[in-house]
Amino acid sequence: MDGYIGIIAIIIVVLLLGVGTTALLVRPRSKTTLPPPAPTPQAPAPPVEEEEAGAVDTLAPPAPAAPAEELVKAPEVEVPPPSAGRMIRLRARLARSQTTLGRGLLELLSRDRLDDDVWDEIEETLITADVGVAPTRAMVEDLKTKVKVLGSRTPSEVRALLRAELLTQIDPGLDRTLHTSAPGARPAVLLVVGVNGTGKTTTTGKLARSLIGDGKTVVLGAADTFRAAAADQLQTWGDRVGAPVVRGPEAGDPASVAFDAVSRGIADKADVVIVDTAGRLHTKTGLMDELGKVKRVIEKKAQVDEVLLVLDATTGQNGMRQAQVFGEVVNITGIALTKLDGTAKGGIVISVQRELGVPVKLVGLGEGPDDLAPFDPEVFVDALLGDA
Ligand SMILES: Nc1nc2c(ncn2[C@@H]2O[C@H](COP(=O)(O)OP(=O)(O)OP(=O)(O)O)[C@@H](O)[C@H]2O)c(=O)[nH]1
Ligand SMILES: [Mg+2]
Repeated sequence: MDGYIGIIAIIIVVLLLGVGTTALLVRPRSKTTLPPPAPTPQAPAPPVEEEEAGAVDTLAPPAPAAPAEELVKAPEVEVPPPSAGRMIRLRARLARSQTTLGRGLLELLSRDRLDDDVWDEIEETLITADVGVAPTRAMVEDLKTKVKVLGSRTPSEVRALLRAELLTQIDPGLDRTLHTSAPGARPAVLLVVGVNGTGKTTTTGKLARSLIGDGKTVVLGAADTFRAAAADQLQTWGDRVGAPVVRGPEAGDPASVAFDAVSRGIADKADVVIVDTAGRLHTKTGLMDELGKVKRVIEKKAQVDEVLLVLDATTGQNGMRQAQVFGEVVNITGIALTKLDGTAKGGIVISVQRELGVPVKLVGLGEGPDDLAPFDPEVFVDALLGDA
């Protein structure tokens, strides 16, 4: 009997222990699983995306649901500043990188005696700043004649002389209008091209911002289908300002993405469609042919109003050959010169326009979202020469 009671006592103890342990194990879990999930406020989707989701079959599938915390923090669509006066605002940045050239030239031209050695130095300074051989010769010849006429020179005369000469070379008379208004009801179509890493995607994003800041509606086309990351990069720019981004499958046909982007722009009655393309070496014939096809396919839908060649100002004369080949394939109508904040070789503005016969229309002056400005020759030259 005692043994019997003993066994029952042991069973009770074991049962009690079991219940206790289960309670201990369950409690912490129940803490995390029991409360109903907090309501997750939906991130405001860009308005146009919302309306048209799924309308174009190449649109990216909706992004996987982000964790609740991220959704709460999803940024509002930004209202970017307008483009007016950008270059003045960024003038200091330009001055920082370019005054060595301007000051050097001013110092040399102010010398009492301008002998051959000094002229050689002037020539060297211009060549080093990527002005290019032919424009440098033209400038030096011109300056020699004008200095002779002046005789003795005051610093302000030298400055005025150099300012006029640089402006002549940059040619303020060139039409630098970015064609962002198409005739009729269709959107203006811009194609952005260039070699790898020059700043195409960044420039596309910055330009979309600035156009939106100017009150236009923009559709972006991610025709760089080589890497998924490229479309994501553009998507980030688009999302910030509420511009829909038309994308295609990775390794898909870039021409078809470009076509779809333009179709979307037309359907949405957008003001501008900007198509970003993959970086490609001008020496790779296959890739250059592909670019030609992108343009031709777009043209089945709408005229391409602007082909922007994005050139990295730090690559100097290398950029020139690239520019020529791109020009042959897609007929460039404007140059976006990037990274001018990081080089003293501002002379490339002169050489590239001269070589290509195409104006610099935009300049990139930093990595910030609003560090892109319509190119203004006078502001550029004044930044180059420093304050009077
Ligand atoms: N300092 C400076 N950096 C710039 C400027 N424009 C672009 N960049 C930087 O250049 C790098 C390359 O820019 P992307 O826009 O990715 O270049 P991409 O031409 O699209 O490159 P791929 O698509 O790989 O050919 C990035 O780190 C940009 O922030 C500029 O005006 N100034
Ligand atoms: Mg890119």
